[in-house]
Amino acid sequence: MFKTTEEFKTEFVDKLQTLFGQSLDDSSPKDKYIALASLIRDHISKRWYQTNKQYRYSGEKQVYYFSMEFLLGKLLVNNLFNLGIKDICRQGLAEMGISLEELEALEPDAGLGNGGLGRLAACFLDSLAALQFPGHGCGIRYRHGLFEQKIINGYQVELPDNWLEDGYVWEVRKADRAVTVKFGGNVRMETHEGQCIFYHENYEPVRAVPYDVPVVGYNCETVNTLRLWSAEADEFDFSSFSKGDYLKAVEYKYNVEATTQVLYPDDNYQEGRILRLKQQYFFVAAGIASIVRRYMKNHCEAYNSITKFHEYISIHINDTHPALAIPELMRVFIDEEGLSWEEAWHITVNTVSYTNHTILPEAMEKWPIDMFKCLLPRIYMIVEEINKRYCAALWQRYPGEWEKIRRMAIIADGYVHMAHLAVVGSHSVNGVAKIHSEILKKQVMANFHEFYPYRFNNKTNGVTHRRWLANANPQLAALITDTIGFSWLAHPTDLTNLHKYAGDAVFQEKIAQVKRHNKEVLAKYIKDHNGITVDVDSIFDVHVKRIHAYKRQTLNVLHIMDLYNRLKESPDLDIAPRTFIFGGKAAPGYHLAKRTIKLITTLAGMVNKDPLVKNKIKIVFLENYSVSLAELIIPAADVSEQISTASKEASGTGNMKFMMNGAVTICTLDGANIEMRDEVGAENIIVFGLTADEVIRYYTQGGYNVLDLYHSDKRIKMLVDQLTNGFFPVGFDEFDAIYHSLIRTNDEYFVLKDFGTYISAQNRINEFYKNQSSWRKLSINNIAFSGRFSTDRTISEYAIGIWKIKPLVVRVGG
Ligand code: 26R
Repeated sequence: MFKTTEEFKTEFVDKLQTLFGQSLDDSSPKDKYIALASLIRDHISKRWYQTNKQYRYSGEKQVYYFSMEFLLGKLLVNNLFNLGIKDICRQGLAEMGISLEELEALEPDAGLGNGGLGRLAACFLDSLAALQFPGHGCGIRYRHGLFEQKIINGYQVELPDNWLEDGYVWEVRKADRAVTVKFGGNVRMETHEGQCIFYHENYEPVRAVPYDVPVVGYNCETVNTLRLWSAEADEFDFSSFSKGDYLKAVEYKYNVEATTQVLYPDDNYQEGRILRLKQQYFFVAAGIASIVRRYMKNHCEAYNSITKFHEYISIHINDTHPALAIPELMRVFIDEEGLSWEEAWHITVNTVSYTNHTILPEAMEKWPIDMFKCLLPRIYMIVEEINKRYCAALWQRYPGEWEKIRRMAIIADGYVHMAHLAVVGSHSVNGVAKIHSEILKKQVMANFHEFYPYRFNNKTNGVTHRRWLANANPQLAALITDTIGFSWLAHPTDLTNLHKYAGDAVFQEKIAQVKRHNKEVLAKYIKDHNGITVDVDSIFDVHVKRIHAYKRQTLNVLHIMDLYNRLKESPDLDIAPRTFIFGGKAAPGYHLAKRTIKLITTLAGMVNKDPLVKNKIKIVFLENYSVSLAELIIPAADVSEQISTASKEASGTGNMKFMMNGAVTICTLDGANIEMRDEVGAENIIVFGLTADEVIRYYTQGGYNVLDLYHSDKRIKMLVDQLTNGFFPVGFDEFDAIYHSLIRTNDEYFVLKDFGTYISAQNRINEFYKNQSSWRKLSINNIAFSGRFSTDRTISEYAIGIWKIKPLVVRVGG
């Protein structure tokens, strides 16, 4: 790695020349970006090679993190940072008149995920590498990631994301490691000397080609691998077709390649499309084939080595989406390795562990039996056998309790229930925040917890503080390092050393300056993209995440409407000026979420041009919320909105990113918000609303009637009526869906029920903000106590508690 800017500059200019045959002066910015990224990739290669070599020969256990989503964002600057050469490169580029930020802007944002689950997987990769764990990612190389969102006339419009358009510098195609995945067809059984042999026939072969992306560890020489699988037509099948039927051959190729064309944009809502099931089996089967192949190669000398598979390999499934790993491992062990059912089952269960990320009933994966059987005939047979044996065990334990057994079965009511399969086929089941894990044990999976009490555990989520603090907020990072040293980068709980500066006027002033700078940067972005001028002295109150009823963007909107109504009545109302910032995508088929966007943009249109409230409130909807945009928005936030209906948000991870960047959180006692309060202290966080217990009690016992509230609370009635009475300059029925979600569903998400306490909480924010010193103190304490929410802590807990893996120090040339 280069040690000086001079070394860097020489290599960079060389790279431009060898890649494009161009000098610095006649190369385009894109050429420069590609040259820089390629140069860095070359330097990474040595470490990557060495890491793989050491993993192969060490004989240490490895973990494979299977996830349908990896929401990576951009990699260039994080890689530079983790390699310890960010400053050298920035400086060297500057000396040549090039800005690192301008080059970074040209990198595509890899949006191979929907939201929390996908971004968590990406943060996990960063921490696995930083902590030097032998950990690999396994996922899908979607040709199109999450759609690009445009706001047109206030509505969301979806455009395809074309992230691979100009090639992707960080991936390495490994055509020689391709494997074939088989779909459809039929299974023929033969008996040889009393043993059943299964032949999968007449299947459709799909070639899975891996693309490897390096995952660079912070301040160490580890470079792990994220392996993303792409579906390609088999040349052989293609040519055999094309001899006879050219059109059929082209159609075949098109159909095969459709498998990995697009990421499904549904978040927390399962549609049950066959192509999605195909995607799931595709990457799971390919991933397992490559793991088994490598395992056999490395352990070939050991007698009966396959029976020790689980001692060397751990496979983690990110939600139920990769749960087919369980029957696929069984298939490989039985059909290909010749093990007995009992042996295969023992190894499989001890290999696989599972994380649940949601308890929303509509997000629980289940597949119609016919669809499953038709696409995956051999896998279905295995799932049937798993179910048969498992139900027999249930029968032993609960004789005669048919109803209970039916509710716990893997196959029931015409469906394969993936969460049941995941629990039965793994040795560990975890939730992602304390409260979520408790709800799993006591409510949603109480039956399973009773049957498998030792399987259940909690692993509270985190985020990588290197991306979300050090890189997203370099000024704050520098201030922290100036104040307490740089140990926090490797040991994030060292951030607590900031606590003693919380009341320090000088430090407070510096914190305020950094925040102001970040707000100015965001204000400029808003001006450039939305044409709205916002006041950087106003409170930046930020609500960014997927648009979903349970996340309650509507509650935020009702508060703004109320504020607007009050300001119209008394324009001199004593409130701190606020800028309400929203961002987030709605699933394309989710009508209510899409109308919620229209509601926000419509209200924004009214408020922003009303001279009466002009200096008090502004509303901004930032289009195309993504990892890159989050990195711009979060460091500029004063207030973080984490206002889900208690019990519904499994953990949340945006909440942690805001906390690290010194925003004050207004929240319900849901997900990890509770643990954030426990860390920072109740006096440093603004809590309101029903508790999870109260919400669950209402659901199970009834007891809340929204119409009573609507008729008794004049303010609520007025706000709800304004949705449909012509208050907004849109058709009368424009917001019917929102009205309906509040009134006709008896306020399923307790928006109106929590409205009163939310308003009081917002008033508390106003009071705090008036005293700038007390506000800054809150802000500093939030940064100081955010260290627990680093994925370094989370990953250590997974490594010790579930995967049983140890760090392995990688040394190039050693
Ligand atoms: C299509 C369907 C099956 C589907 C369901 C759910 C697709 C995608 C999801 C995404 C869910 C599982 C998700 O992202 N959950 C979020 O996981 C985060 C990381 O653990 C949590 O922080 C967050 O609270 C939770 O909503």
